[in-house]
Amino acid sequence: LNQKGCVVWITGLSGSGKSTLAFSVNKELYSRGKLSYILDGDNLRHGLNKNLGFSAEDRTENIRRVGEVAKLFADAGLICIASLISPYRKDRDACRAMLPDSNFIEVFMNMPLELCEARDPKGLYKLARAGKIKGLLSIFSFCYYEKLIPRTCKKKISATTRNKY
Ligand code: GGZ
Repeated sequence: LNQKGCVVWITGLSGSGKSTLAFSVNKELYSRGKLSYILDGDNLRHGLNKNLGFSAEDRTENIRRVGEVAKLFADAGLICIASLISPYRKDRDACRAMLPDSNFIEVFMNMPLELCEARDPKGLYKLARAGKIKGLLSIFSFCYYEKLIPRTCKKKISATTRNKY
């Protein structure tokens, strides 16, 4: 296997397109003869992390475990694509610290909340706005705090743009 292992860590809000990007990067790498593997937050929560919820502590533990697994894949020489909301910088930094610096590439999905909410692929925003699920909307304040996403989307989002995402 003629490749150096690394971790591509995709962070961003729910509905920002993390999994979509992960899958297209994976496909592209495959077509270039590279070996890669996706660790997707949502999928892992059905198995390895099924005992974890969405409190700050549980998210931290979720990310720590995925970071450890990603490191193993990278050690084995694979390009490991991890796609998780991973809202807290300290958690992402802890994962970065597990690897030599150049082997951890962080990608932030810079998608305005309005577009994530307009996409709402799983209807989670609708549920959160209705107060039926907790901890989804509270994540925004952390992202704003870390100045990852603008507080308001200045531009009006046209239907064409919305459909594109
Ligand atoms: C219910 C949630 C919540 C809350 C996140 N309640 O966009 P998704 O749906 O498909 O991906 C998210 C999935 C996995 O979350 P992560 O493991 O990526 O989160 S973290 O990195 O913060 O641990 C989202 C769904 O779970 N999700 N928050 N509050 N469903």
